[in-house]
Amino acid sequence: MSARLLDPTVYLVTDTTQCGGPAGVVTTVGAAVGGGVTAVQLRDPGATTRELVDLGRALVALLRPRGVPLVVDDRVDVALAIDADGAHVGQSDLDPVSARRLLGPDRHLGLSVSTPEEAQDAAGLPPGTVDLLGVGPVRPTATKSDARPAIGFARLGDVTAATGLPCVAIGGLRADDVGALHEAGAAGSAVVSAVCGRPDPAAAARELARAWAEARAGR
Ligand code: TZP
Repeated sequence: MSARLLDPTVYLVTDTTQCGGPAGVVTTVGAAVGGGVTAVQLRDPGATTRELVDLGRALVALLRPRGVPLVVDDRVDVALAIDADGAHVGQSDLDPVSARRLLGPDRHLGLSVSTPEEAQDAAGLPPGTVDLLGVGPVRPTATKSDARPAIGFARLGDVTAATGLPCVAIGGLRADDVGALHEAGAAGSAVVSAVCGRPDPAAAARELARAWAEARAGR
């Protein structure tokens, strides 16, 4: 799979506080990739630009040899500066058409949506603008202070049905949720605390990967 069309099955979103600092992010991501994480998003809204660039470079050095794509949340400039595989933007970040213009045709672009209307709007953008929708929060989450209200699994199904774009679910998700996410049409689960907040991130990632394999096999 090309970096642009990344595999969102077990999509780890980093949280520097939950990982115990930038060095903890690198350790956690390294362990979690060993457990089966398929894509990583660097997310640290509290970091300075220099801190983000330094952490991003360390993650590129870790992930590129392992063939796991790295996407930078919100900061398209940082994604380009560190030669990451792409960026992820929210509804109030740089608009997706401008983000695509900066990223060029070969890097991944993800977009956060919470409603079927936002998903339809994304599908109506010029072809090749957005590669993946992040849909949520599905459950309430303490990780993102400004998260929108939880949408639940039924609404997640409405959002995935409203678009032909692949959707990764996010927000308060655990391995136990994977069956319901699969039924609702999600292509993967994006998690922070289900991996970063766990004493054994590799085991946590393995649990998620196994749950997706089982859901897809109909078990
Ligand atoms: N966007 C929507 S919810 C969320 C983000 C970044 C945080 C998800 O964190 P957790 O710990 O998996 O609930």
